[in-house]
This record gives sequence, C-alpha cells and structure tokens, in this order.
Amino acid sequence: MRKQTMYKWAAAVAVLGLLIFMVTCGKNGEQAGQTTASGDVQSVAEARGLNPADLVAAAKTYVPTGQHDEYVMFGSGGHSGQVLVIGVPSMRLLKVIGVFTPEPWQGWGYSKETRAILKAGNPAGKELNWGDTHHPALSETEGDYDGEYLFINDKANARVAVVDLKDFETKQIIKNPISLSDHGGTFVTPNTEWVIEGGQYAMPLNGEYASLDEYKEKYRGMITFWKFDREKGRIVTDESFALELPPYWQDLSDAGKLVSDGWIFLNSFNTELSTGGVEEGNPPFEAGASQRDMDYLHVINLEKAVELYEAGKTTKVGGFDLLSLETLTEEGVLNFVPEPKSPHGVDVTPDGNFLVISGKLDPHVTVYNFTKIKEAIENENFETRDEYGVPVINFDAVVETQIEVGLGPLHTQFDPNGFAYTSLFLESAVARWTLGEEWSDKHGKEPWSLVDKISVHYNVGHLAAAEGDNVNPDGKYLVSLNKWSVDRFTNVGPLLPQNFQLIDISDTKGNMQLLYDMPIGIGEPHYAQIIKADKLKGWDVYPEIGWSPGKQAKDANGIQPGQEQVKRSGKNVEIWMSAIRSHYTPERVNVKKGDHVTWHITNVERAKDATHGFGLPYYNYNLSIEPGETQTVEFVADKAGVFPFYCTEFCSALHLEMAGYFLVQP
Ligand code: K7E
Ligand code: CUA
Repeated sequence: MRKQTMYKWAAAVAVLGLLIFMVTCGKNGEQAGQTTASGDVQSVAEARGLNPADLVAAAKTYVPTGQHDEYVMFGSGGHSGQVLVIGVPSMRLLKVIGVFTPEPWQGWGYSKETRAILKAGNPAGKELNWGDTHHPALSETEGDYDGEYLFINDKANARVAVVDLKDFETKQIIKNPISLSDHGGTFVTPNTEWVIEGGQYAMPLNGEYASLDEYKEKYRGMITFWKFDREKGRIVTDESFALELPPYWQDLSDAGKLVSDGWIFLNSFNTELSTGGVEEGNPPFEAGASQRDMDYLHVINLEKAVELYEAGKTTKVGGFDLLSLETLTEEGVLNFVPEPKSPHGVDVTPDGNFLVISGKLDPHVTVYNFTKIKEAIENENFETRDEYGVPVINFDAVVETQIEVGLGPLHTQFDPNGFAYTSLFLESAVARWTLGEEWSDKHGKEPWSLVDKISVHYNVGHLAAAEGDNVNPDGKYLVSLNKWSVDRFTNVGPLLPQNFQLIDISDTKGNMQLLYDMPIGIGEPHYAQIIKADKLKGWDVYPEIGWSPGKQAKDANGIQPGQEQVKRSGKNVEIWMSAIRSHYTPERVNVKKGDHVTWHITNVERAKDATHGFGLPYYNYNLSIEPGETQTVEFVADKAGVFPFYCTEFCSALHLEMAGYFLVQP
C-alpha cells in the first residue's frame, strides 16, 4: 500500500517537475526567468492537501500564462439568454456572448444597431429582455465543424440567433412566427444549408386562443427549417418553412449525416395528449405525459419536404410557409418509430447509421439502425398509424440493440475510438459504452456493451466531448454539464452555480478520469459543443475604421480622424465623434432640451484590444466600441442638465480623462 502511494507520488512529481521545467526553461524565451516556483511540488501538495491524482489532474488542465487552450467550448447560458465561451482544458471563461439578453459590457442592446437586432426577435407588441438558450450549434462543412458561425435557440419564446465567429457577436435574431415554444434546436444539416428548430409545447399555430378541450383538434407541434445563407451570414426567413406536427411535445432533434444525410430525427413525449389540470382532477403532466410505454421518434425526410416546399405545396400560417400534416402524411415525409419511456436525447453516430435514444424513465439506451428504418419505410413495414394518420414503423424491424447503461440516461456523444458516452441524470454518472462490431474487435470488447462509468457531481444533463457530435470526433476531453453542485463549491447562498466537470477520456484501455470543476454562475446551461481552437479564425480588430458589426461592412457614418463634426438641422442634432486613447473628439456636445440626438462614435484605433466604452448617465447608454467599430445611439434629449459621459473601458493611463460633457440647455 505504502509502496504504491510512493510510486504514485513519484509519478506525479515527475509530471509536475516536467511542467515546471517547461515553464522555466522552455522554448518561450520571454517567460524563462520570470516564473520561479517557490517550494517543491511535494511540499506544496502537502501544504494544500493534494494527493497524487490531484497533481496529475492539475498538470492536465493547467495552461501556463501566455499559452492557449487546445479547444474552445461554446456552452448555452441557459436562462441568462447568453452563450458561454470556455477554454478547454483550462476551463477558463473567455467570453459571455450577449444574445437574447442585453449585455452592458459588450454594449449589446444599447446602440441603435444592436437594439434593432434584439428588437427583430420580439413577438408583435412585446419587448423581451431575456431568453432561455439550450442548444448551440456550430456551422458545419461536410458534417465537420468549420468554425464560421454559431446558432442557438431560445426555448422561452421560440427564437433562433446567429452568431458570427469572426467577431463572436450576434448578428440576427429571428422570432418563430408560428410558435412561442421550441426545444429541438438548433441543429444544422451537414453543410449548414438548414438550421433546425423543433418545437416543444404544443399550441395553436395560428396564434389564436383555443380551449384545452380542443387540444386534439386545434393544438399542434412544429419543426421549422431555417434556410441559412452562408455568404451573407444570415438566415433567409422567406426561404424557410415549417412542418405541422401532431400536438405531441416534440423534444430534441438531430440531423442525419453521411448515410442518413437528408433526414431529420426528432423525439417527442406526451403522445398521451395530456393537457394537465391536476387542480381539476386530471392527472398532472408528469404522470399524464408518462402513461404510455412508447412515444414517437419523428423521422423526417427533409429532402422530400424541401421538394414540396419548393413546389408550392405549403399553406400560409401567420404569413409563414407550413407543410400541413395531411400533406406530410400523403407524401410520406413523416414517419414515426416507437421509442421507449419518455425519450429525451436523440444522437446520430459519427458514421450516420445509428441513432441513440435515451428514455428518461428507462435504464437503457435504444440504438436504431438507419438503414433498417429506410428499408422499413420503403417496404411500408408499419405496425399501425397514429390518430393523425402518420405511419408507425414496426419497432422490432429497426432496433439494432438496447444497452443497459444506468438510471436516467439523457444524451450521448462520441469519440474517435468507437466509444459512446451517455449522461445519466438520476445516477449522476457518465457511462462509456462500445459501438458495434467494427469497433469492438479493435478493443477486444463486446459490441454494444457498457465498459466504464464515472461519477459526476451532480445530476448531469448534457455532456459534450471534443467535436463529439460531428462526423469526426476528437476524443480526449468530455465535459459533463451538471445541474446541481450541492457541496462542490464555497457556499454562495441558496442559489447554487451549476457545475461543468472536465473529464479525461483519452485512456481508451483504462478508465475515464475527472479533472476539474468549473462553477457556472449565470443561468443553467444545457448543451455545449467543443471545437478545436485552431478552427476558429476570429478577427484581431475590425477590418476597416468605421465598421458596422451588425452589417459586417463599412458603416455610412464611420469616420476617419479629422472628420469629426456636429450638425444641426431644426431640432435634429447629429454628432460624428471619434474615440482614441485618451480622448473623444468633440469633448463637449451642446444641445437643447427636446432635440433629437443622433450620435455616431467611431473607435479609430488599429491596435488590438484598444477598446473604448461610452457611458452616458441618465440616458442609459453604454457602448463597447472595439478598434475600427462605429456605433450609434439615438434619443430625444428630454431632460435638461449636465451629463458627463466617459469611457467605460480602462484603456490607458489617462483613461479617467477620457470623458466629456453632454450639455442639455433648458
Ligand atoms: Cu436535455 Cu434543453 Cu437538450 Cu437541458 S435539454 S439537459
Ligand atoms: Cu478609452 Cu478608457
């Protein structure tokens, strides 16, 4: 026992010794000499109560100053409405991208341009200022992440956002015109022609009231296919369409790839058509929607749906193109496959041929064979039709296998070694299991069998392996996105952070190893995707001075130094201001009460990171103006007085002097 511990210590000390050697004597000349470790590894470890496994975990996650992470994770920010950008393996938070919620540091939702993007996502007549982001989707080329765009849905109001990864800013928010609820999005087709947004809670799609007594007739589910124009970096709403679905509660979706390219898979629950109302003597949703043994996996022939859409076979609902349930059934676009016990995740294997479905109330994952599904559809091997006339494929004809993985399976990801990883919510664990024969032979393991399990803390929802849902997974790391943290962190009161746990999955012969806990204190993240960092090609500064990030082009009101001016015409005052270390030009802006003020500010810097802010008291503005960027604020000066504006980014030694007076005469 003692010997073994000593051996572990020796190994750990060797690892850390190597790390220290690399930092102090390594190739990076600047750092040599600056970093001197005080104390040897063993005494530091003893003082901090770290065991050998801790030291190895530390060595595997530590990224020395000045060095960068190998991967970047894009995580949903849950009901913060934002997107988290996190370095892996260090688990350092790199950015919180403002998406559905105003974000002052980025000036997101304050300037005219960013307000307009947010506003475009408002349902008619209502201004929203939060969202519930669930599933980020990186754009793909041939089924592999290409690092160009990121999409994300808002479950709370059925919206979809487009983020351009040239500057990591939100460019477009779209309100789904036929629903107020989504979940099975966003996912993309292998070349990002379509961004998928599946619905969740059924409702009348025409936006009108209907009593729950008319649930079966008037309530409907949906899935929307948003056409993405990669050149423009925008979704084209009038080339997009939706499918009318039965009022089952549609859940997660995934796009087919390789052999299953052109097909879309969408889970559902509540095929019982439960409408709640426990207070009126009905079963509560949690029981009412869990009565049946099987719900329906929706298998959608997207290619055929697109043909019908292009042939004008849609009807307009709320001004939006919809393929009716009748058309879908007649034309064979939609088929169902029974899926066990409150299904949640549906995940397509990297080869595109298997679908892994987890039932929240079933300890198994069910693996379906796409080739068999296709055959069953061609041969009309249906066991029945549902009450809306949709064919239900014979379950036994298309199931490859079922694997008992543990309690409360939810979501599955993959690695390059033929392993799948399934999150187990109830068991607070991640299960590793083998894919089919081809892989099992290589590992000398049984095909389709559970091989390892690791505890996580606690109640994992999604998990994300490096590039673990595309055609070419990387392995190495997996992050478990845990809902509860209970005892993992210092007490911060009754609202606890969620816990992202980094797991090393590189040892394909041995076990998974837990490396690091990262608290998430801004909402409840759901899904995340991890991309190789070198695929991201973000800009250092905007391409030209006077750049509009919203248009991703030059802004008509962008100026060069020397072009600053103030123009008055009647009650309209227009200001073209420049910002550079450490002054605004002009520094005084005089208007009269009641004037309509249009204020353009251009950061004329070309130095990386030379961002200036613009904080204007009372009028409630804060901007972040990055090098080259132009932003505009527009308002009526409805209060007379003196309003000192200032730069909110600490940009230089004389940053406090970067200020001015906005003078509003009575
Ligand atoms: Cu399982 Cu919205 Cu994908 Cu949460 S969802 S966990
Ligand atoms: Cu510019 Cu502070």
